[in-house]
Amino acid sequence: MPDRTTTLADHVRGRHRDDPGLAADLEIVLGAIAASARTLSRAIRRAAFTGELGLAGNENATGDAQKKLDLLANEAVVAALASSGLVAAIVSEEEDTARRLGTGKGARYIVCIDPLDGSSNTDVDGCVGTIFGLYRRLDGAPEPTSRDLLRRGSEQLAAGYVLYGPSTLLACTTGQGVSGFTLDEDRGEFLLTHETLRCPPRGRCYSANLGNLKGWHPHLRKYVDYLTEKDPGGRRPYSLRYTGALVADLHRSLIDGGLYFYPADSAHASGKLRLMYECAPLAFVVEQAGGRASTGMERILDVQAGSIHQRVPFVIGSVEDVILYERFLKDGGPA
Ligand code: AFP
Repeated sequence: MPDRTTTLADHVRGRHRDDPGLAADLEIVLGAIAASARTLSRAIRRAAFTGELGLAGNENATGDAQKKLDLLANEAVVAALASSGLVAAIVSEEEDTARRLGTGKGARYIVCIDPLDGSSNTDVDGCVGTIFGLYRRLDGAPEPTSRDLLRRGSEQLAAGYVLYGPSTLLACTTGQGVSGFTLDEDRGEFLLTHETLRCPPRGRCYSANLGNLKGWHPHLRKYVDYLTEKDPGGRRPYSLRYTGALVADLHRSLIDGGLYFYPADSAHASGKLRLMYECAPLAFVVEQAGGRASTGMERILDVQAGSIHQRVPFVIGSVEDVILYERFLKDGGPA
């Protein structure tokens, strides 16, 4: 049996030996996110007993009906990050505005977070996730300013996701590749199980909500025709895998290759997904794993956020698959 004893904290310290100050901060902030993920993992598994399934009865800032677990997840991350003392504010899918946390001088970071990605899956025992990105504050002003909050994804110091599936797995990057940590429930600790996650250059699966297909750009409808037809080389058709939780679909692409896309459609000019706490963190992760993420036209990490709940069209996954998607979108097919 492999010896799985490296904790998330050990790993972060090892990766940032040259900058002990940064290592200490990352250890605390990522440790807080891991602590909230432990709480949430247990809450999700016990939700049928504790009355936490179902709707909460209100909507979030982007008009989604909130689940009870959305609110519980948000409060878990808020409590954990507030206790770190290092986070000035969080931008959360479940909060209308940026929520102020630490006020002291040490509160030098901003966290963007989707506490419970894929919450339509909670009542059907499907996979859900958490997505996060970490930025250093830019302004020294007492209150976080829009310069602190509205960022380009390329400025992230760290990003990652937690997948609550048959096991609970935290994958993250601090700009030196991507590693995965599985929650050892006996020890109550995330332990290194995937030293290096590398996204294969090409896969054989795609993830998208084909219910929206008729509203997509005709070039993308052609792309789906292309993916689903047989080719003599045997690389197509691609298999469809769509779970309703971006984290679960992206994790499949990181392990097996392939792509996820949520384009603009006739009713939603910017698609559905949110730049700051869904697309930008996952784009940082996938690029660090050798993959690619874009709006179809522009690299996600180059997009300057204009508002905290901004939406963008999104494609992410294996580099060759994403490039081909971009070519179809632009020209209607490969050159
Ligand atoms: P929530 O985080 O609001 O639950 O949304 C999930 C999600 O952002 C992403 O994880 C899914 O892939 C996508 O939305 C599903 O959207 P559709 O239901 O429109 O396919």
